[in-house]
Amino acid sequence: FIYHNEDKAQKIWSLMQTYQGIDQKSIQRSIVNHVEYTLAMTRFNFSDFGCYQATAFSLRDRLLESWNDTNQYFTTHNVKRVYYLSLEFLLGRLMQNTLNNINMEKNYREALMDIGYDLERLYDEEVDPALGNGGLGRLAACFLDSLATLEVPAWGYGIRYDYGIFKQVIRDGYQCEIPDFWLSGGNPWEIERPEVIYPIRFYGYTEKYEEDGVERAQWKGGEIVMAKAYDTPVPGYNTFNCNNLRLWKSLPAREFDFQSFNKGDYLSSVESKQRAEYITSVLYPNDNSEEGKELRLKQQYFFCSATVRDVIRRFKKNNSDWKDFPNKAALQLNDTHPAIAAVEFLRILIDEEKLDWGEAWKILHSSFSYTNHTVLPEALETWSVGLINHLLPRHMELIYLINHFFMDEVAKKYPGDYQRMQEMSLIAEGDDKKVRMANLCILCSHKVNGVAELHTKLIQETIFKRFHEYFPNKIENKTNGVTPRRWIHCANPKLSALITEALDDSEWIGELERVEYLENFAEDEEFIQKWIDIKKQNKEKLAAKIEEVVGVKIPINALYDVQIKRIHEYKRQLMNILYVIHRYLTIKDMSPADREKVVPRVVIIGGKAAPGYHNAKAIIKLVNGVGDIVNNDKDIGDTLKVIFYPNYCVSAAQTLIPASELSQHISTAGMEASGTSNMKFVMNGCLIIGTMDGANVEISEEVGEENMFIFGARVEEVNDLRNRLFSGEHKPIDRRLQRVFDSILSGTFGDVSIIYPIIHNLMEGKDYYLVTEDFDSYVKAQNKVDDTYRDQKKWNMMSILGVSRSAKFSSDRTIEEYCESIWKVDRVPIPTPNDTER
Ligand code: CGF
Repeated sequence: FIYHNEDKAQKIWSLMQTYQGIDQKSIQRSIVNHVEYTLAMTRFNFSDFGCYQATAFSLRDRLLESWNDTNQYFTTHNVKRVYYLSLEFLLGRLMQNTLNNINMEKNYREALMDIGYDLERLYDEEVDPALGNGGLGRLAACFLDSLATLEVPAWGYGIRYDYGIFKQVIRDGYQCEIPDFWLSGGNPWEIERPEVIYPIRFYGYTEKYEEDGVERAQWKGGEIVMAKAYDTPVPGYNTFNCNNLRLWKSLPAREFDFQSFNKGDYLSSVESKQRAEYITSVLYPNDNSEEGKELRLKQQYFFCSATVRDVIRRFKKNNSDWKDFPNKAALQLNDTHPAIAAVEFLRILIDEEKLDWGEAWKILHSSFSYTNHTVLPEALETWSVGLINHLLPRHMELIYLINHFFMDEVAKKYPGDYQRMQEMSLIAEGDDKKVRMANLCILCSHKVNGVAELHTKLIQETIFKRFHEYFPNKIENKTNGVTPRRWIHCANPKLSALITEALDDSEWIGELERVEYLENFAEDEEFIQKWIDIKKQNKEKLAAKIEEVVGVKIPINALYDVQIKRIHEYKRQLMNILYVIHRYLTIKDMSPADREKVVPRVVIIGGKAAPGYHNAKAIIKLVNGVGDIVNNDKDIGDTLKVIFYPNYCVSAAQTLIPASELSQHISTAGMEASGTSNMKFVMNGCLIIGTMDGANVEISEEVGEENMFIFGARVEEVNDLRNRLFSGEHKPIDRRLQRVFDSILSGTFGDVSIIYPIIHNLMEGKDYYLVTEDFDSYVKAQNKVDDTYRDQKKWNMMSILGVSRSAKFSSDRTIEEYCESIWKVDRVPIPTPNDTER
């Protein structure tokens, strides 16, 4: 190089001259340049999709300016960074969110309009990147938005799956799964980083050797796969800061196995290449359950190893003393999926950096923390010792060592308490020994958190009881939150504008506490009318969408009652549809005059079932069967419509939530860790019918129980109720419910065979999820919903109060709490370029 670094930077800056301009001509030029030079499309006629891509590239250019400056600033100032490790990031579409965060939506809309393109149509051209199953992945995405908005130096790390969560189509009422190759049209938001690449080892053996009188180990042999980085800039709202999401893709270490190739065995040379690429091929489509497959463990280790190496490389660029590591990095494990990162970190510190055990353990423990998202036993990960030993032999040795030291301590503190030791051990003994990943995470972390107050209390008292006794300050609560940028401002622009008008500025978008002021409008007739008009327009938009995708025309003046989430027995979509059948039968019995008095309802249920989850699929089939009958029943007309909304995803939620008036969060108490869609619904003026479960409890504390429809068994009652049911002591089935069962079993709603075992079990009292138990109080709550809806003034007052009291559920609040008590990390605002540079 002929220049010194600074001269070089100066020279390059003068070539770049300035940041992208924000005037109309600059925007248009940047888009058209991408049409011509990046996409090589004809500038005389490019499609909406082409225009979407070019616009996304032009936005990426802008993001890269702040992204580069942000990273440069963080590096030169050697700041502490948060690393959020998650196997899932359910980002949703990026264009609208990006434009809003960098405050350029209006400029782009006008610039595009001037060359004949409609920005809203371009939004619909974007694929919805669905690299997650549900709440856990979407939470990670909301956290990224809040971290950037709060100017916290933070990177997300995950996997760049080729196939996201499957696309759900409904055929004859059954769910079918279609692969989602979301990259087929390219991904204009990401930056491929061929230079950021790490070798990742699998299998092999460990070799012991002595160095300076110390016994050391080295992991050798096996198979090497490469991890290549892809970066996606994450802009904050109303800040120049721009964080990063780094996703890893697997590649073969060598394009071909030359040995096989030279022997003329072309096919096996390609096979090893494919085996490597397969690792990041597909997202496991299970929510709240684990399969224990080797490929899944490979995915976990693959992304953890690459991430840990990347974090260490960044640390070593600016630091030489390992003791400083916890002051420079906080690694958060999103569930146990990235647990092996802790062991990989320990391995690198001990085997490669040659630290002693005590030092390495201290650094690990001060830097890692772990979030638990569930108490469901089927979701608590365990990996067979045999499998880990085969795939990651050195890690298995280290896990045994960690356990050995820990068990020694426990034995000292509780001599002779073998039961306790067994419960706290990292190893579950048995014919097929298993490693308990949650125990490993708790041990390696300085903080563990639950995701809602009730959930945290439950993990402290049940699954992690022993650990809570042993480490009384370790497990704490961080109630989940959602970003108001995507979930109010982007999803419901009309509501956003009304709030801005009422508050007389838009600062609430970055500081949700400000919406409290809306309380003053709860009884203001003029304001209420505007509120009603907006909901109506959102309902019209949804009705048009439903007609397009499901082919059913739904009335606008009905109450829109929505339950959208993964289909799971504990979430009790079954109870919802049983009630709908009861409602249908009741209306059928009525005289035409009485039917006139019924509050018309559109019941919408949406969500994916894990492909192997038979009962969840049976519930989908039943919902569709009920829809077919009810929607075509002339007696019923518009008093009741039942819709199964297919392929529920982030972009669908952005249409469904703003149009909803009632939403259902009706899990059996104690089973939903938090829920986050409940928060989004409240923020959009929707009332909740729900049980005292997860974050519903805190929502009711904030908005007031009188502004919700709470019903059902409380968490303290659940165990007794279950025991009674299973000991055969159950009450006779409610007569209304029995009638519903009879109508299902007589075939009124289609094929009975698939749903029969579920209904049969309920009638026998085998009702783990307490559907029969809660049915009566659910019906009462539903009656109250109807009565309240008849009084529109009251309903809308409750709706306004809900929004005005929703501030606690902003993910900004959640992230502030993580920063303060877990990560100990500060905000680092990047100096904004002055106006001439902009
Ligand atoms: O995480 C969940 C969701 N299903 O992904 N859990 N997991 N695993 C919980 O079930 C939700 O209750 C929770 O809101 C979400 C995020 O913490």
